[in-house]
Amino acid sequence: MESTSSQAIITCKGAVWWGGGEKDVSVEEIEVDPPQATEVRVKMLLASVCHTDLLRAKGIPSPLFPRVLGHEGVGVVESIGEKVTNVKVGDVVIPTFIGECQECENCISKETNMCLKYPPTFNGLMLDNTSRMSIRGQRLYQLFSCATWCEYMVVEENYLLKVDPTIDLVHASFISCGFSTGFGAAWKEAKVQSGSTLAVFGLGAVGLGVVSAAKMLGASKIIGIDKNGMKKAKGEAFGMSDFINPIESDKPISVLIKEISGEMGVDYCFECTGVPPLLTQAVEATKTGKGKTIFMGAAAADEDFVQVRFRALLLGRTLKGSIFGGLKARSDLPIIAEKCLKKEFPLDELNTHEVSLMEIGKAFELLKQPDCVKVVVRI
Ligand code: CXF
Ligand code: ZN
Repeated sequence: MESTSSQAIITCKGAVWWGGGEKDVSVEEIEVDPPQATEVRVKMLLASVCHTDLLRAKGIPSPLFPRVLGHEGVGVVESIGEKVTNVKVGDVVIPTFIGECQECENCISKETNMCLKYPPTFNGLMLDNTSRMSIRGQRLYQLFSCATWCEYMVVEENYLLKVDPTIDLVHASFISCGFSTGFGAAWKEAKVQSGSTLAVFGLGAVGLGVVSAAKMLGASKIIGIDKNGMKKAKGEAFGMSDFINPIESDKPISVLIKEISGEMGVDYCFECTGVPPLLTQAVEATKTGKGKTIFMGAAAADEDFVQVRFRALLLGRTLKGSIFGGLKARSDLPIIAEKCLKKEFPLDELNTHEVSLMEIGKAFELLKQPDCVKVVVRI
């Protein structure tokens, strides 16, 4: 790092993907601009890996390269633009890929977290369609409007949440996307009722977030589904009551769920894998007339359309897609951060693998290991 003045460009290390596939990465010296008026430059302390990063490395849904990846993480504010009011230098912050302006039609609505002023940016750029990162004069795409696998990044202040500086940094990183997405899906999207029943497809960080919220909300049956038997213990640590390993049976998963929940099926299903055929299984496992299915898994590009059996939905069930679990970044996420601070969830269970920033090239291979839940990136 060569300079720390808020007006100076910082030269620091960042992980750059070049477009030749998920392994085409090198850790490079990159330039990070000073923050503009409403922006914040953050010194990254620690980050983690989400499956969205892997898709972006493969150029899904669009090939935007060269690109610095990473959107989960935690850091400390290095400098701020002159109009920044929510954070100050030295604050510990996590990035959120959706903001909350608290003024737009969607922010005022209780029905959605999809802020219209600070939406997720899918073009790897800031809201003004530029980036604050470059390499040898060439602009770098970011992951969303941030990129965390680097020593410094610039973020619009509305996409940052200040957290208690005593928070466990690994836990803080986990709640910046995956775990919170699942937690929110049960809490805010499905609004899981006490005594209800549910099934969770995929026991990664997102699925385990669903399990945690369902437990908190008093669900009577929390069924976890994962083709990796090692996930049974993980699910149980977070409050799962039943486990299905679908590869141990020839029956459809919806049938296996009904064998546990009763013939009517469950009140809610949560699809956290992004495997298209599982969506119909999830919907059909819910009660006719009132079952709700929330899906969060992002499908690979060649599977951009999913088919859901017509009759399954026609029988009065609901299917809802969710980004960030319906969590409003400023109103809801601090509640999860507080619970995280109080160690209400066994988040250490998610921390199965670690790499340094210099070893980032190993991260996706580790993510695909059967026993992997999360890969932590030490910056
Ligand atoms: C993603 C899921 C796919 C759409 C963009 C947001 N969530 C986090 O990684
Ligand atoms: Zn993510």
